[in-house]
Amino acid sequence: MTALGDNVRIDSARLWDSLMEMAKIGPGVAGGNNRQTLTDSDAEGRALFKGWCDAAGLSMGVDTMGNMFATRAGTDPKALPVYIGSHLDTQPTGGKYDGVLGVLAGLEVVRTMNDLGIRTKHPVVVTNWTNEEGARFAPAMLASGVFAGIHTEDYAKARTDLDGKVFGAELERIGWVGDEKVGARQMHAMFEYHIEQGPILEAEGKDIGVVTHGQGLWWLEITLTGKEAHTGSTPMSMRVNASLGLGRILERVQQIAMAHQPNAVGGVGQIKVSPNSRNVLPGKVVFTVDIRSPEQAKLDTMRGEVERAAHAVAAELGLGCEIEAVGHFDPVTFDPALVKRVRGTAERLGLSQMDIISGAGHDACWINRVAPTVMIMCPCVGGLSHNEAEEISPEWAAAGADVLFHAVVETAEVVG
Ligand code: HGY
Ligand code: MN
Ligand code: MN
Repeated sequence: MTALGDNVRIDSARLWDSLMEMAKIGPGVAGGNNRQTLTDSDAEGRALFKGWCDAAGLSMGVDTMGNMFATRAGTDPKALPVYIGSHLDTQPTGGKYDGVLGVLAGLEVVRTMNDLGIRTKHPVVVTNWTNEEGARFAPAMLASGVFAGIHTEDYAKARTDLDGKVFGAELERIGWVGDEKVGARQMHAMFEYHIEQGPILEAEGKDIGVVTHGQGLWWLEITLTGKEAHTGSTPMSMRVNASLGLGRILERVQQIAMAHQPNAVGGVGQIKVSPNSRNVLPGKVVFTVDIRSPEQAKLDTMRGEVERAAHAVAAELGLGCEIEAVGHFDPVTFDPALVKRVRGTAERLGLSQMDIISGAGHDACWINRVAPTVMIMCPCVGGLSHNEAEEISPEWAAAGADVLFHAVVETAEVVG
């Protein structure tokens, strides 16, 4: 196996140009992106990515969940490929880099390998995982979850969005149902490069996050059923008030997360009130509680506390209360050998680095179940993400992509 000179770098300007080009697709209203999964803009982004892969001489495979796999051949057709994956879908008020950086940095790795005529024993595959965000169709990391055998394809394709649109029909509509069996592909390793989406790396002045673990999560969808009534003429003593129940449970979620510090978070991002009329007490409130911790015991304890609190509030107020777990994964430990390789690569390249636990969920968290997997992170400004103002610097983007490049090429084994 031939070693690659540590002086080799990816083409930072080309990576940045690709990010800015992709950011033009599914623009938000405040400088970020709204390229939600299985929308027309997702289809447009997929087409742009495929065109770039074609131009780089990659062969594109697509599975029946729409996961895209762009392969650069290796010298040994029997050698399992090294995958580089993340996601092109965004939140409704998403940033330009969450997920996209990992896919396009993977493309940049291959483009640089092409420029230098690097041959590797193992093929290298750049991957776009469908519906990582779980914003439109819960749960998050849906298609990588099917790939890893966590969810059945039938379950995934039956998921519906708030307008009642069905995942399988939407994937058909945008024309991205492939012919490969989901999960049939075997991997030598999988790398995911991602912005931190938190404040630690920037605050510590580190260029590279070596991701040793990922925190686990529960998404608990709570449905409170009250009684629709006039907000003016109904005496307070007669109200069966679902929005009051929502408020009390929100406060309890905050208290529960704070009671488990450090390493615990809890909050609510999605709330649906019906009939959502200013002068009607809601008959129904549906909201998803998102609780997370890197510690399994804490995560499970918090789940129990949230569920008991919700039922207690509902009983106090005479509300109906149903709770459904619509998303879950346990805390993740990434592959120690690959973690060591990423750490050693950052050191060799002279980049400042630190070990870090991923606060957000990623496709890598599921793929880690079926193949040796590791993540690399770069800082983001103010730790802000899932906000259109999400920002990174070209230097941060390139530093992580350089670590990705060297670690992937080393894992794919350069052939002289
Ligand atoms: O929810 C998450 O952590 C990820 O952004 N899907
Ligand atoms: Mn992401
Ligand atoms: Mn995200």
